[in-house]
Amino acid sequence: MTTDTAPRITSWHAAPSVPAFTPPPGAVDAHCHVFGPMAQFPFSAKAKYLPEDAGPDMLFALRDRLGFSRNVIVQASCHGTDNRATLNAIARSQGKARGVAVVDPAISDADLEALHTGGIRGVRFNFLKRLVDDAPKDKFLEIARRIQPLGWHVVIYFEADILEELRPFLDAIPTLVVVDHMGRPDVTQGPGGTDMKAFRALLDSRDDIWTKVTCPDRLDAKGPPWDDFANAVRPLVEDYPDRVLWGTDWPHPNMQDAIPNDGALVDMIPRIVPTAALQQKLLVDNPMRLYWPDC
Ligand code: 0GY
Repeated sequence: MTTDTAPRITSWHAAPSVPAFTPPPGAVDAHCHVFGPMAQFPFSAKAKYLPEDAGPDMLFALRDRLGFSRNVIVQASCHGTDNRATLNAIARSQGKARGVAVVDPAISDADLEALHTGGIRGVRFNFLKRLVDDAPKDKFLEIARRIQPLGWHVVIYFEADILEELRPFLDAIPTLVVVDHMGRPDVTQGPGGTDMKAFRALLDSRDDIWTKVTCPDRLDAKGPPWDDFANAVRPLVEDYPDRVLWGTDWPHPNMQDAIPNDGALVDMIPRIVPTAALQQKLLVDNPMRLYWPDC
């Protein structure tokens, strides 16, 4: 996509509500992104969408408005393998953000070390054809082996229809794995549907596969109040309470036609995680174990 002429997209709510639900102290928004600012950190020539700037100041203002303490910033596909926008946001967070990078397979060990120093704790492998041109499994496995000594994990983004095809690849990843948005199940099938069953089989295959119970707005086509999402996801959190993370997904890449209200997303939390003990695990203990084990 040429970044000179393409129209830039706004995919986030201008005035999200203050949620009725109060997250526990120290809560982590463990899946969010930054876009640019483009003048400082240009988008990739291979970007599949061209967003307006959504930089660190906006992210930290949202964090405070929603009652969260920390962010895990996931490198967005529109920035390709240039992680400078993500690193800039982490550097400006005063220790309140860490990140997940997307790296070129040819990255040097010194550059991996530099990412670690900059607050990166994982790499993301993206299998969505609408977001990336290729997803080379052999190269991804090489990267996974190289990040293992750093104590990092792999974050993986795929859709439910390729889960079975991906199983040998997933089995071969030597680090802890975090699956974005539960591998995008069809939540209308309910908690015992084909997609959720297949996803549970994956979780049962290894105790170091975690997931983000995120994105009712992406997964529940009926829209708010996202009842199908709540119905399908709540039992999953109850059954895997030590392996789940939660995040806003702000600034909601590609959601410009159904922009979610971030306050409403936070108000979904008690519907999928009804007890204070489970909320503490989901929002504080689990993300802290993964991203701030030093704290
Ligand atoms: C998400 C989902 C999407 C986009 C990206 O990196 C990205 O561009 O992750 C999507 O379009 O489904 O998790 O942000």
